[in-house]
Amino acid sequence: MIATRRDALKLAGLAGLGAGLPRGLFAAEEKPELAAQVARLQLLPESYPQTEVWGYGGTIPGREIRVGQGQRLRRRFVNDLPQASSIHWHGIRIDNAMDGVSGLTQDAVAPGGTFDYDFVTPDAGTYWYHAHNRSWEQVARGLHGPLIVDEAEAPDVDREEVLVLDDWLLNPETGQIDDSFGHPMMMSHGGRTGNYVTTNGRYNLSLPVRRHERLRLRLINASNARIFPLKLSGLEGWIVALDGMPLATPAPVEHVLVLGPAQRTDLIVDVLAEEGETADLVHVGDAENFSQVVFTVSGTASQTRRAAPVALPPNPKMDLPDLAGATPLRLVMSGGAMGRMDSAILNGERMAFRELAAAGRFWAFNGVAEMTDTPLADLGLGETVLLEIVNDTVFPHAMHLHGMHFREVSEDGALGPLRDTILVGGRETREIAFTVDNPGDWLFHCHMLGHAASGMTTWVRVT
Ligand SMILES: [Cu+2]
Repeated sequence: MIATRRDALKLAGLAGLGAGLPRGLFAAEEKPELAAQVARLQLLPESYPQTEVWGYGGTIPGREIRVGQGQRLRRRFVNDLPQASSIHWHGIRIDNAMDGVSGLTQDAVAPGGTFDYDFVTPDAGTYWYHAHNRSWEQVARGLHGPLIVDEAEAPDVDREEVLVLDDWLLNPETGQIDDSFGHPMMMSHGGRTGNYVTTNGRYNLSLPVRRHERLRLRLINASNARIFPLKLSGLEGWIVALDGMPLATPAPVEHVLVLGPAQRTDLIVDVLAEEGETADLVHVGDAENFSQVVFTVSGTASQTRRAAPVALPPNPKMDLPDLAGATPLRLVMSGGAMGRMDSAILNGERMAFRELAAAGRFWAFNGVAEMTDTPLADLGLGETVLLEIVNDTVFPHAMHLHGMHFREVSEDGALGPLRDTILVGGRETREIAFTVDNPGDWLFHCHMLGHAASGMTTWVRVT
């Protein structure tokens, strides 16, 4: 092909245009196929055997998907697994038919089958995608990946890192994933927590940085049930977004930062450690701390510190809900080991805790240990909901609402940041409020995935 002067100009023009736009703008033009596959890879250190995992694109975590805000995301899901599956796009205020919940918004895709996902990403921020059929097994096998929606104008940082925090329950002899996914002990306690903690599939992730470099860190907790308590060492940081949604004002990281299952935190950090030293994202342990991510400092980005970061641009529809005349709802969570649930409804019948346990149910929402045919609430567009969540169990639960973000209402009536997942501690009562603005059937469930499978799943209908 001979390039004419006009073609060259056109190409130059395109290149110039592309350079000024978020990378994700062109993502929709990639071959839009996303295959869930069985793969063997070196998850444990080199001296151990390879591990068979299930991964999107055969990688752990799944391939990063990046798209510009307001753009259309298209992917043909190809199921190369031996089990039916579907993909949920966690935190995206999505068209209900694309929410990917097997049994509610679509049928699970059989092995060998496909499903075309096609939706707009209205909000910039850090999201993730994961399997939503037998998720307590499929997510534990590795079926999740980051979904990043770029702001039209990127924040002023030197670079960014997407950090997917996860844990794995592995047999140290064989190197294989422990397949006791529905084990009553895990389901009835804190959930399936692993014995091997990773970031981006590595137990020893180490990233080179320069002194005074400014990074955006996108933290995603993709584990089944682990709560990550984190702190910064050799870094000064600000929280700039939670669950994808920008904070009105960046909040300095002063104490331990708690990342519950499915939650995301966007940080802007400045490297303060000296050249030759390391800075760390520290995992605060019960007995001892360890480094979740090591940042090795070599070279200097600048001699002086930058000014504190400014807020990310707000997403659309972040208005505060109007609590006057809000519809009150209540969700009482009960059950689990050491709980005081004597009985609950299953298959329409009241059963004693022992019978429920024999049927693999350990938890109940409002006294019902299963997903009901009728929703928790029938809601109308434009309505405001004030939902009290009463945790009458001794375990924390990470409650996730699909399709809409909510704000926590504190005891003094103040409204917290917009989130899609709230960690409710054992025996705690919390209140959330949201404006009902997305039609469809939306799941509301615990993101300790074994809990969701054993009684902690309900839904709301919006018409
Ligand atoms: Cu739970």
